[in-house]
Amino acid sequence: MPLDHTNKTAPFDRGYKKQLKRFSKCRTKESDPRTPALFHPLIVSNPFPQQSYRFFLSRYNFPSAESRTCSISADKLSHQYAVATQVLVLFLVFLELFCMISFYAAENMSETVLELPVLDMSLPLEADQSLLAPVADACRKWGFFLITNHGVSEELYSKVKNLCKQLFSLPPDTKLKLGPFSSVKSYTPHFIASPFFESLRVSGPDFFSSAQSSADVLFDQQKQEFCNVLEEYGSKMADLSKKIVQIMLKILGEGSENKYYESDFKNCHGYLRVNNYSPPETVENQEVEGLGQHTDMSCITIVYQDEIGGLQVRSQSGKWFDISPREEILVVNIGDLLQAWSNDRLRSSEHRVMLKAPRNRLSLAFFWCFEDDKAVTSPDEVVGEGSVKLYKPFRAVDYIKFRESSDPGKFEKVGFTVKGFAGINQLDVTQ
Ligand SMILES: O=C(O)CCC(=O)C(=O)O
Repeated sequence: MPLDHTNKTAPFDRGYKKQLKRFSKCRTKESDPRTPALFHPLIVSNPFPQQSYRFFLSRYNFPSAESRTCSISADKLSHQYAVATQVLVLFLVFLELFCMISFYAAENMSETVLELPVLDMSLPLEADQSLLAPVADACRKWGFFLITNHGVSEELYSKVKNLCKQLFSLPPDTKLKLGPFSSVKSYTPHFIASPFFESLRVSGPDFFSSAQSSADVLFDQQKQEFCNVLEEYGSKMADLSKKIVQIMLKILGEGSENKYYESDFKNCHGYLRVNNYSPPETVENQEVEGLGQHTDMSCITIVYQDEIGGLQVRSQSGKWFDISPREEILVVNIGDLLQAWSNDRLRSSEHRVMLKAPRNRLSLAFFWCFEDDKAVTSPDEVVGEGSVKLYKPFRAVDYIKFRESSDPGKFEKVGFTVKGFAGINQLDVTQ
């Protein structure tokens, strides 16, 4: 039905007549994009009309002296309202879908810096339990926290870093004398874990002799210094690890930390892996994976990363978070063995290293593990009343073998987790 023009407050000029004519056409031709640009129809009365609506037609977004009013019949308008409502509903559905997709994409693609609690290692073990609350939360949620006052001097770090730089700048053939096909097997060359990653392993408890077996092959000079420095670093990490395990037991509570330390963690041993990352030049345009997503096989791991950064942890929902390097701060993470022993009360989370700058990155990862023969099983007090055991008992070395014997070329295989190895399928239990 055509518009009928009422309430004229001033004579129409030719321009308005023309516009009204076009407006009438536009209303019947819904898709004409000129409609809103030419007129701004504002409903000025009768919001629940029986008969007709009245419009202002104005050049502006508000009624003015030169505005005109017109009306349109209710049945035509109610049809137009129905169409408009449907369009609006569709638009809102699409908007919501768009927001959900954007949110999901942002959750999964963006990388954000994670703020982890920092534990002061100079505090006595008996320190107030409430100081541990943020660390306990982080261990449950992230399996990662930070430590300060760890007792390793800047001077020792600069010595370790200098020696490692010399070591990794040796010719590949020299380093390969310690590679997977050698008798010592302490060197992991490029292309095993990733094309940009190589590492040297120094094992405790006698870090000096382990370092020596590599140094004898690698160096003419600096042998003594290399062994002394790595022995000092390894011993400090072993001491720190013992203290951290006691703190973890304190977090698990029940006042039984001493009992379990003595019975379960007394014979733990550690090894150090010195990691060198050398990214390609193209990394400036596109970041690359220096070390793929994995969990550690240890009870706990202590990581020093240099100022380049790149360590990331994966949240339970799959989002990656950067753990930025900070001066005089070390990163601690829970490994698979402690996750299983704690019946999942402490989380061993997936982490990786992303390289973003064309600069060499160095890290020192110290792994503190159960002795090979240790039967890993969660004590009843740790499982807690009303909870069920989530893992079958297993020998620590069997899990390590399971992880290491996965396809050749795979360093620490994703999917080969302690859950996959010893987890009890709760569905099977309840059936
Ligand atoms: O290089 C790092 O920062 C972490 C190393 C790591 O995750 C590992 O050696 O398992």
